[in-house]
Amino acid sequence: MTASEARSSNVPHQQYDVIVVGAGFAGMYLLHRLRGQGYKVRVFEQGSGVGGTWYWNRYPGARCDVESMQYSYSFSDELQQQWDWSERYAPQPEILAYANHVADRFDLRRDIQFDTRVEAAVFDERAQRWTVTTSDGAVSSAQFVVLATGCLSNARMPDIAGAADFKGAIYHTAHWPHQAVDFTGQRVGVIGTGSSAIQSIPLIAEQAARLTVFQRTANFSVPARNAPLTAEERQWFRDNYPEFRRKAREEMRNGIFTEPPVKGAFDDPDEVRLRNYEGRWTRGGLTFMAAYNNLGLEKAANDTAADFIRSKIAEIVKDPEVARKLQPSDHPVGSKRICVDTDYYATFNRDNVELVDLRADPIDRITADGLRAGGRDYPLDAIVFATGFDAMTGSVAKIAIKGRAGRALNDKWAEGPRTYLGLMTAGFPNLFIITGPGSPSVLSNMILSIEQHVDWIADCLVAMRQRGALCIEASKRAEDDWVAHVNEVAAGTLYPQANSWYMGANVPGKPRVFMPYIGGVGVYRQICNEVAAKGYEGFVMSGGSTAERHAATSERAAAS
Ligand code: N01
Repeated sequence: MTASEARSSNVPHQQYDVIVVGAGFAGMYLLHRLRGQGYKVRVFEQGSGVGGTWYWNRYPGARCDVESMQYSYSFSDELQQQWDWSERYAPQPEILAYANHVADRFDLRRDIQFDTRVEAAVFDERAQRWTVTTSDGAVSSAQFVVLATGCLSNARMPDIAGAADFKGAIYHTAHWPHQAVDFTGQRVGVIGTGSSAIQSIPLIAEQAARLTVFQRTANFSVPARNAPLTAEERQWFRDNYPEFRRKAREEMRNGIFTEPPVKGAFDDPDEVRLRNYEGRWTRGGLTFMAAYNNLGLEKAANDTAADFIRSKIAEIVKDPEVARKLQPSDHPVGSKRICVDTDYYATFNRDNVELVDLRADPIDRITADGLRAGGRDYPLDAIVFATGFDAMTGSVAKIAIKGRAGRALNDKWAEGPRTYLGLMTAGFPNLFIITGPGSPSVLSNMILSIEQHVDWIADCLVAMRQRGALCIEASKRAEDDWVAHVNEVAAGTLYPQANSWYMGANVPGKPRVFMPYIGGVGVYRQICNEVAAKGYEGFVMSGGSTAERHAATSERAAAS
């Protein structure tokens, strides 16, 4: 049958063991692992190249906020021994070059179909297989589908009146053009002050004639202290990788190596606490928040860290009124992803940079010549939307996924995502999610969490093969218990106090649910390992025979 005949008859013309959605860091490693186990795998990727978030986010200053020697694969010792990271935080082009190197080194491209979106995935209960429709009109089938769609991959463009009238150029940080954008001589407006904005603003300010930053919520940022990596520093990591990766996996809450905090903020006298914050500020990076073990838990403790950062902003920014606007006051530090910057606050000392406080002067509309806020017109040649993502569920929601009895995943998740361990959702057999809601994901070093999920899924598929099982599915009871646990752990922290994308609060109408699991990557890994060791407790596996299918149906009914 030809592809067009298959399309017209809607009969799958390609059969795979596993279809993977996305060729970012998750999809690439999954392909490598599963192919090594003998599975026939197809990866569909909507971009024209590998790298996921690093393929799309090409804005000026884009870097990871986890150090490169840690934000890298650990599955191949040769790879981690041989790849040379140039800086403490490698720039986006280097991370993308790394992704391409991995794709070449492990010969991944032959099983990846680029420029192809997965439009729909429907579970066929009789065949116990997924039917997958892609944007090229092809229909394929697979026993398993894995969503490696990324947590921050669905860029969000707010609906601001008048955008269509604007005569200048409009950019989104997460959909940056592939050719360099030159702002020389231009009047540029940046909307948003999250991580993407905070990284790009200092560089745009250096180039543009004038930069206006439209800030709705001030954000906490600590210096990155980025610098070239010396050969000695690289070698230190390489020599210590086994122990260092083990500690990151097992002992760190977020999978980022640092000295774990042993004290609370008030266990130190004021001057010692200040010295501690000063030391972390000088060292730079995300581990600022690991200064004390109660910063994410107790508001008074958190206030000491927040006050320290506010005092730094007041020191750096010369105009006290601008400094005041830049000082966050409406959320605990860390309850929104803390930013890591190079010269962000100092940029507001430049004569060509202006800060507009949208709380005092909300955006009225975009006009043909710029943006109007608080009744004042700001003439602009270009507008940069640094307005973030429909995080964690946005990319999944764009695929029409239907599970048992034709139930749509979007309907099931209408009140917020529900998963068991962030890996599967009841009623959707053989559908795995990598770093899904309900797993540590965005609260961790993503590559570490990706590797953990890929390894767990790959081991699970082998266990199924050994048992002769065709289907695996989360039981409703296990899912309910896990969702309750995820909520309970989050409720004991300061995180739900912020209107963050962790809570879905940045997308109008999205349910307010704390999506990631905040229990820590070490604890989480242990739970996942124990579940597997107990024969995949909380999951229902069923075999190919009719008798086994009946047994699984009864087991499912009993579990729900
Ligand atoms: O997005 P964000 P991001 N009018 O959602 C504002 C990762 N990341 O792309 O806070 C006006 O954080 C919005 O305002 P408010 C990292 O995990 C990592 O910057 O909603 N403003 C906010 O200021 C990060 O957390 C790295 O009031 C509007 C901004 O836009 C995540 O990605 C680099 C608006 C969006 O900030 C997302 O970061 C980059 C509107 N209508 C990203 N709508 C590194 O590794 C939104 N905003 C360093």
